Amino acid sequence: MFQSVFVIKGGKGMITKKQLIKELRKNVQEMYAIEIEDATEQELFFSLGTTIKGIYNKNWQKTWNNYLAEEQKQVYYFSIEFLPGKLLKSNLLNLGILEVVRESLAEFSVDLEDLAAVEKDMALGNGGLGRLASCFMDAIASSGLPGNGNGIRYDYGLFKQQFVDGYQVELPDEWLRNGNVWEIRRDSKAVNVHFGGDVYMQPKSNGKLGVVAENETILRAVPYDTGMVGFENGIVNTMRLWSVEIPSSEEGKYRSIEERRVFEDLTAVLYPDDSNARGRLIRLAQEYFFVSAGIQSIIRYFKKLNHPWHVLSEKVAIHINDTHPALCIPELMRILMDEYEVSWEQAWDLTSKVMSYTNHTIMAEALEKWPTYLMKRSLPRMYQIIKEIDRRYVVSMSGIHDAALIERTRIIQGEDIHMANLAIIGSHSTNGVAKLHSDLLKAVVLHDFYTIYPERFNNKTNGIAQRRWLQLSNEPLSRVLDETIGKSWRHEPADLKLLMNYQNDPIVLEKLAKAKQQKKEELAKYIQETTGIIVNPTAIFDVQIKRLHAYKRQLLNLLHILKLYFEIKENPQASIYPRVFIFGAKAAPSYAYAKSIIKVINEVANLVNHDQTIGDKLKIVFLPNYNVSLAEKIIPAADVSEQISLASKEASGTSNMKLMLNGAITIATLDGANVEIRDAVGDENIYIFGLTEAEVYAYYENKNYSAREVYETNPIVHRVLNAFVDGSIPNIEREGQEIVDSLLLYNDEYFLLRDFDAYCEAQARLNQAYQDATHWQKCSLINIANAGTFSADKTVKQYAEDIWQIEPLFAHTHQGR
Ligand code: Z16
Repeated sequence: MFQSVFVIKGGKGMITKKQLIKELRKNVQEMYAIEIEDATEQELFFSLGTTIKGIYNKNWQKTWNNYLAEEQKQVYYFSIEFLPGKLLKSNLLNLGILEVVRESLAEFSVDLEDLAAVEKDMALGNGGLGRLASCFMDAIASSGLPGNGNGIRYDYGLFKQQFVDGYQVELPDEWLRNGNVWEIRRDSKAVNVHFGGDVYMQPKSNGKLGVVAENETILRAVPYDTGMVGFENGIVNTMRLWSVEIPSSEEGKYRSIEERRVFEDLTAVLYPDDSNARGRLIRLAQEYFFVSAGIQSIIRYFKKLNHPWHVLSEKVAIHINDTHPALCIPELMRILMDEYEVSWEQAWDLTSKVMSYTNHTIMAEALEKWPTYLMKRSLPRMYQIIKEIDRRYVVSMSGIHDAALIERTRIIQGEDIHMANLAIIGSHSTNGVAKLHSDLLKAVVLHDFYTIYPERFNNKTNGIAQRRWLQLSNEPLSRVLDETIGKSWRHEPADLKLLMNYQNDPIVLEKLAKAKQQKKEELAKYIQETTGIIVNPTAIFDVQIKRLHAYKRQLLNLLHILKLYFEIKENPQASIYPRVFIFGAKAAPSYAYAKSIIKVINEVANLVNHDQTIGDKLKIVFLPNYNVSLAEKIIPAADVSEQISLASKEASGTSNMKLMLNGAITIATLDGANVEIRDAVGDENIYIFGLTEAEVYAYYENKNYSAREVYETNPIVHRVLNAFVDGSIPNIEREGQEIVDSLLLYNDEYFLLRDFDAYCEAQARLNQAYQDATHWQKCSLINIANAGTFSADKTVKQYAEDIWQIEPLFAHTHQGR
């Protein structure tokens, strides 16, 4: 065991109220030449952010110096998306100064919540994958693990969503407009990234063959670092995001303004496609840009340590989050061989030891393929190296495996480069993100590779940052937990299990119900303010929040809502407990079908919400611009969690975990991590319905599904589908027809009609169960108590031990308790 060079002090008592006010006053004066009392919210937010940064900067420095001094193995998490949301309150919580700051501001009659609202969400991601990366950043720092994020600093994050006449409209997300208080630009760490040109081999002065490149375009990658503050442990890791600039030496070289703009705009926008790869030149350039910059800075760090190359895999682990950063593999090969004259064999050995890869989907359209001509033209050296990796792969497998298998698994097939194949072949670990998903990878999607490299495949079930998704977003529930089971759960989510001892305690159940009610009232207020819709806060709050995708089946939810609507209309006395159906979902701007579903949900909402005979038995609320901050408002208020994707399609899901943690009860198919939620809470505490993954595959096999048959034999389905085209729902002529066609003409790709009855039956049971308040509360308690197993802390520790082989800083002590 090593002795630490510095002692990092973390946790409570880092700063007193007096010190904080003094620092804040100084910053307001220095930055704006005014007093705290005269500052606007924006000015105060910035001054406070600067003050907070000043508090953790020393720890940031010390953390880094410690890693250097101990030469600890580092992991670099390469992700084209990060979705941290707002950082003010999470930084305060993790520094242990949330209450001090709240009280300090109160002295100036400033509400911390108002200041926190000023911060723009950092939304440099689409959904699950990007949010997972940010939960991991939080968990890695909080577990004291030496880990860094590496990504892109997009000028514009994911678009802002508005509804106009029920249609999604996309507006640019100018998150940097007022500056970003958390980032530090590091000019001294900038590197150049080369694109295009002509590449050929030529003998060098020492006689060895070298690579010569001519007519390349050279861009500057400038890093902006953001501190990732660990929870009460004094550790601050780094998320490094790269931004493009045109080096002054290159200014004269562009043939046209258009050409200049392509490069200038390289890091301008995040591609808004979730689980759908679109082969655009600029996207490929983005991928190479942050990969090359990141690998260069890693190698620069490693060179500082002064070790021979064979030590690289003892000091560095690189994680490839989905295939977007898969060029890490040929780029590391390039740097080792071209810049340091390492042999192919040694470079390949090191590369595969350093790299690991996570697969996040089985959806074919999300598996990236790049046309060889694009790669050849825009990244010629990458193309050469990939071609050689592919060639050697085929040679090395010949005679061991049959030719057809080799053909199916090689990297270059026809005119396409298969990035997942590159990631698997060039790394030592491939993992899925939930048990079922990992099993499907082995059995179906990547079965060929599983036969070749069985030892490389493993599962790492996703997890969530319990700090953001419970401690920060749900204070009422957090207080009940403190009072009931003590505070250890705040450090150790597994301790939520202690709550199981209170499942029959009426006082605890009542307190949980009250906490939920408070959050529902807050959300009801927000709903009224933003949409004008008045909802009954004692109704069941039924929530489906996730990207809009056919496979996630928001439409199935709507079909059930329409069934209820017709039932109440026909029989206003029907025993339906009042329910508010809440949706939050963005559709990729190019995904027409998803946008049609948004339009139709909005039109049904309009119809139902204004129907006097329905009253408050049924309300439908589609909240616009679903993002991390909105999730923090919705999730604590949810009674029901909708996780109804077609079995086999959702790799894991993570909103399912967040909702469970906040006491919502899940209605779900046996898909993704829902299976593990069911295992954790037991069949009595979850509403499972629908086809299993095996049944779905059997339908594919036998091709014996007929959606039209369901339509013709099931009068309720008939009635509900007709409503889309017979004018009962106004303003959806085109969209209604499109949806009915998708179900009947194109045979319902995601089996909505097949699962409809089972879904309605589960919903009816749930509706019944809610009316027994004690029973429901107990069920909710059991969900909370068992949610600790989905902690990102636990997940990253598994990555650290099984894949990255990294250890926590101060493995021998425990700071900050
Ligand atoms: C994404 O968010 C996911 C998969 C993917 O291929 C691309 C993107 Cl942008 C999601 C999965 O759909 C979801 O099931 C999973 O929970 C999440 O990644 C994190 O693993």
